[in-house]
Parts: sequence; structure tokens; C-alpha cells
Amino acid sequence: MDRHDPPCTTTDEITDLALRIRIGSLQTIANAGLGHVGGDFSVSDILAVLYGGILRVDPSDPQWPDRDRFIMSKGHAAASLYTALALRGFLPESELATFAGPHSRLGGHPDRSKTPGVETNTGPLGHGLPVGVGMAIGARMKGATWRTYVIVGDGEMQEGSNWEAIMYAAHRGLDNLTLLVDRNRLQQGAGTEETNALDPLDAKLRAFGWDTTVLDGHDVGTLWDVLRQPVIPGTPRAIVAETVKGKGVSFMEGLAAWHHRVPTDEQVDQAIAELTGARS
Ligand SMILES: Cc1ncc(C[n+]2csc(CCOP(=O)(O)OP(=O)(O)O)c2C)c(N)n1
Ligand SMILES: [Mg+2]
Repeated sequence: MDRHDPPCTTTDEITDLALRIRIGSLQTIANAGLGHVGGDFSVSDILAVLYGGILRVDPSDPQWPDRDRFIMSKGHAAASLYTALALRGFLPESELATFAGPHSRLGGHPDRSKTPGVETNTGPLGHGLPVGVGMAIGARMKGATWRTYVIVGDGEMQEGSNWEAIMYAAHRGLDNLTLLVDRNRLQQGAGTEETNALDPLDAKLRAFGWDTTVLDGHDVGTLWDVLRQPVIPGTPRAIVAETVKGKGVSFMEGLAAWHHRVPTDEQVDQAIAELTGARS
């Protein structure tokens, strides 16, 4: 093991990291009075697997040229990304308290010029994957072995720019690119299927030439296994991670209203009690 390797060696450690990402995101949002807790909680297990078990990065040298690239294209889930970066050592955990405040390095949406470990600016949906395709092509041109990982929201998959990127990644045979779709079936104010249906999403990705796996996005063991499997040469990889918006908190799960509602102090306490209880 060298200092670039991810820190977790067991699924229990990844599960614990996911819990810390959820609690950190919740407190960050409650403190700032803004954020997107529902989509932070749907993606927390995926972030824990990536930062805990997959990504080779260097918190002491965020621009290390051989690092894996990770793009949180659903940039509204910034609080979970910042928490994951803090827990991996890119930021002091205490800095999370500055989220969205004056002069903070941690804006409401990620900014690569401010936050160590952020690879590209996101927030306007539909741009992270096209940038990731460019990064994967860049790696190929340099003969580099690092991988590019992109998380998109499922509502975000309604953006046409993604489908252009998906088509081109297959055309270029980018087997060094992994797309993870946070398939929580909700977007800002309603369900994805009633707004602009995506199903059958996996069949569409396969038809575009991607090696596609559908799995439970809260099953960290399975996700970790799939991400460590050898790639199919010449084929980009997609994972449709079926998730629940607000996962882990009874009064948030599956409710569009928790897309960007801010919890009260009482709700924060109840949520932490449920999250920590669910672990034992
Ligand atoms: C181009 C663009 N249009 C609209 C928005 C406003 N917006 C922010 S989050 C969101 C919903 C995204 O839904 P989804 O991608 O499913 O994310 P998740 O459910 O994981 O929160 C919208 C419409 C935006 N950020 N960018
Ligand atoms: Mg969604």
C-alpha cells in the first residue's frame, strides 16, 4: 500500500465512512441553512466506495498527475462531496462549517479553483460527463493508466449533452471511463418517470455500446466488487445504482420535498439517531 491507495480494506469500513458522509453532509447543510440533503444521502454509499475503496489520489498533492479523476456532475450534492474530501484528508473537517459562507473555499456548488480535490466545476447539470469523456481521452493520449469516474443524477440524464458524450465515449472505446448513475427516481420536484421517462435506462446505455450493470446503490460490497472487476477492453462502463433519495432517514426517504429542504435542529437530532441506529 502506498499513500495514494484508498484507505478502506473492509466493507465495514466503507459502511462506516458512508455514515460519516451522511452525518457530515447533514450537519453542513443545517449549519449553512441550504443544501440538497436528499441527493446527498442517495449518493453517500457510492461516494464512500469511491473515496474509501477505489480512488487513487493524493490529499497532500491534489494535482498529482497520475491521480484518478472523479467528477461529481450532480454538483448540487456538494455537501456530500466536501465531506468525502474532508474525510479523505483534502480539507480539515472543521472547514465544512464554512460551507456556502462568505469567502469560503466550499461554495454551494463545486469549484475546481477553490476546493482541493475538485476536478471540474459542476452545478449546471449535464456537463460533468462530457468533461469526463475529455479527461478519459486525455489519459489515452498520454498513455496514462489512471481512470475517470463520473457520478450523474438520474434527472440529470435527461440532459441531451450526456447522450452525446455517451455516444462518443463508446465510439472512442473509452474503457478507462466509468459512469455511475444515482438512480433515485426523483429530480427536483417530481419523479423522473413522470417528468421525462428514462426507463429502460440500462437497455439504452447498452444500446449505446456501454458495459452496463444495474445494482443496489446502497449495497457497498456489491458496488465495490463491480468497480474492481476488470473492464471489457474498448468498452466504457456504466453502473446504474438504484438508490433512495434521503436514504437512511424515515421522514426524508423517497420524498421530493427533501431535495433541498433544510432540516431543523430537532430533525438533525432525529436523523442522526436513525442513521446511527440503523448501523447496529
Ligand atoms: C442545467 C440545469 N438545470 C436545472 C438545474 C436545477 N436543478 C438542480 S438539482 C435538479 C434536479 C436534479 O435531479 P437529479 O439529477 O435526479 O439529482 P438528485 O435526484 O440526485 O438530487 C435541478 C433541476 C441545474 N442545476 N442545472
Ligand atoms: Mg434523482
